[in-house]
Amino acid sequence: MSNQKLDQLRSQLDDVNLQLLNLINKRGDLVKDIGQIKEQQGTNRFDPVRERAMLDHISNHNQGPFEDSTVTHLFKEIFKAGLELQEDDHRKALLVSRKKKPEDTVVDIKGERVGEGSPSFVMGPCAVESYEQVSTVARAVKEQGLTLLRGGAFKPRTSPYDFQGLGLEGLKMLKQAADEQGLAVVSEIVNPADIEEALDYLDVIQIGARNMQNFELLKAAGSVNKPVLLKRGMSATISEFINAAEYIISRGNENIILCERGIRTYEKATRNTLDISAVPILKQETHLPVMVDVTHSTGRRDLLLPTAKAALAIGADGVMAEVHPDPAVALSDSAQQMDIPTFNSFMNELKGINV
Ligand SMILES: [Mn+2]
Repeated sequence: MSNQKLDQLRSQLDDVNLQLLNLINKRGDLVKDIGQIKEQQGTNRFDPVRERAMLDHISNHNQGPFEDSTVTHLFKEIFKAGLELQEDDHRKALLVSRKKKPEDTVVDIKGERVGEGSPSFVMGPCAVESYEQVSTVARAVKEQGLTLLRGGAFKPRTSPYDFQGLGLEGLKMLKQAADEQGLAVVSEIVNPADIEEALDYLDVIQIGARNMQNFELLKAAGSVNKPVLLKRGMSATISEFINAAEYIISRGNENIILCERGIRTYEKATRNTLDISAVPILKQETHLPVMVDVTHSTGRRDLLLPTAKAALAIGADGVMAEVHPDPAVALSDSAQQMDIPTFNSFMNELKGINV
């Protein structure tokens, strides 16, 4: 008889568990709906005043047998789960995420299709110094059958007393050298106010490591119809990097190339530490093409080729490196730029492993 009673109570308990389950999930749905409205309004998802009011309301209706403190504890856990549910939703909704768009984004730069399968190469000097300098490099790039020419006109330098670049004049030189060889121009912009004017002279807006979280610059680059090459900040986590790209895409520009360029660690043997595993992580988490800058990540000419091989082997869509006709006299990054013969053997070696 008592066993029968026990079974009966247990079966009631099972029913109550299922009712609780339904109610908790029903609460989750409501919380998600509220989260969506809050997101449209741009208000914070967590509202401590509202949470306190809900807990007080629950305590006031508590008739036991649980103590108020126990009930409060239980409900706080339920509230927390609701908040996490909203955040999950938010993560899933990132426009750069694979979850949002499973297929690869291919960025077309004057016919060069970055992210479509065969690797792309962005080559050129650290800084534009003269027309002769960039046109020498442009010819070498063309002779290697490549299409993307880089060169810094606006240079964000660590010291305000270092060479700051030739600005718009430099960009015009780069554009002329590129046009003569039928190449596309990749160049960094550091000030949102320069974008409009620069659009006539470049094919890809580069946003440098030091500006990865310059949100006004990201928004400005996202508002124009030009591919953007976004470099990872030297102390940025992968999540911060992805969110920086989200700033660009959220303004309507989805032609974004991510570029791993090394992060700051305690290691001194290289200028930065190339985070090679960031490449497959970024490829998994986002639908954007991923490149590796072997020059700035290593800061060492002897490591350019092995790191470029590693980048391609691990699935990068391209490699960026610096080439200068006479690195010894370069105004910036002289220790790590390749001269033309080194560049030629670098490319020949890489092509050898990719046919
Ligand atoms: Mn450089």
